[in-house]
Amino acid sequence: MAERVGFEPTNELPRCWFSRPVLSTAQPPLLNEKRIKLILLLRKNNNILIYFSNTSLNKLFMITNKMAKFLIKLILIFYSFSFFAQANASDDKFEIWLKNFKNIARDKGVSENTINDTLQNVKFLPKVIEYDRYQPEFYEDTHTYISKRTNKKKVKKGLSLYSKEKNLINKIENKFLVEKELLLALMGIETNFGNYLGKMDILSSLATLSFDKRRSAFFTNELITLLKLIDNRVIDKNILFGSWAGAFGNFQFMPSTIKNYAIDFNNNSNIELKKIDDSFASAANYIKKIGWKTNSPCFVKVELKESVPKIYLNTSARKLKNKKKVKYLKKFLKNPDNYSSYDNMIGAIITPDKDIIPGSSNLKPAYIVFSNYELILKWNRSLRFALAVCTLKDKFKNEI
Ligand SMILES: [Ca+2]
Repeated sequence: MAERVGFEPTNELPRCWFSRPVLSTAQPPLLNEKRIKLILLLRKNNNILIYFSNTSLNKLFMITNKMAKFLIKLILIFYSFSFFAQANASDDKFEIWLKNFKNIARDKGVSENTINDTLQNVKFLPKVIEYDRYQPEFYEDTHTYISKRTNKKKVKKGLSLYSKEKNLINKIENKFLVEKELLLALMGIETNFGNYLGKMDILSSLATLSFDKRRSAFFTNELITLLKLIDNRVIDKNILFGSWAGAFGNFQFMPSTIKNYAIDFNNNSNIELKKIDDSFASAANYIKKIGWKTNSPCFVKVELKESVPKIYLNTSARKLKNKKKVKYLKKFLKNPDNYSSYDNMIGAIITPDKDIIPGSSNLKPAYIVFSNYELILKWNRSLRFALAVCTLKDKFKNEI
């Protein structure tokens, strides 16, 4: 199973207040280079604006939105003239890494032809490192995050794709026993229904992240896996353009997910994850194989009593703690009788805004999440991502 580079804000990384129109998880985290440079610079100088961003910038924005935007534009213009990012690595070091990596690939059984063919144009991409360091650009609260990604426009777009590909999608639903609404929701959140697939050269993205020390072992393994898929002619190397972190296709699969779960549904000896048939079948196969249960809820929104012990409040997508039957958790809920139909389901309480959104209430919003929700977390480790996918799925359910 591939671990995805999620888009979950964490309290370990610097906050920033920039946002962008959000169409898919495949989009790079920040709108443009100037903004990244500004953040790097502000952070380096411990500028007073960082202080504001960490405390009450949202409130400040509400009052003086136009003024603040104007000010930021001025700063951007100023720094675009005066600031140049330092190169993160010299070409020499990357070349040494590449030579060494080729030896590793050979040892792992990748053919000489594929090594020469795929790695001859591989480049170090400084932008990928910047994206990696400044992922959590969203300091949107959960409500905003979900509403943006599951709005009417998105539902309409998904319905239109469904009406166009109805026969195929129904066939895949029946074969793999995974609700079409879930598949549509995953595709909608990942790539806005294939509209944003990413344009990065994935071989270079993976090589850059493998060369970089932060998560080298993980990305080295992903790159080797991808080379083997190319070697075995499962994947065509000429279509390998995708997200900055190496995820690919309509459903943003990492190479190890492709290896373990992707399917050549139209039997043309090639897995094409930018095509509807192969990608839908692969997504259905993946989520089913990791344990998806049809017609079982992902989560239920709840209101917590002030007396709920803190140990029950999960804020990290890494591992959900203190899972209990709902009938046990009910003593921490307001209006517990409303949740009786979930009594025997095992769930965990999550409070995704706690610890992360400045000034947020500790107990709102809160959800009890179930095993299906945890499978979406395996797909992409982000509490908000999984909430958005399941919300969009339920919206489709009402429409199809
Ligand atoms: Ca195929």
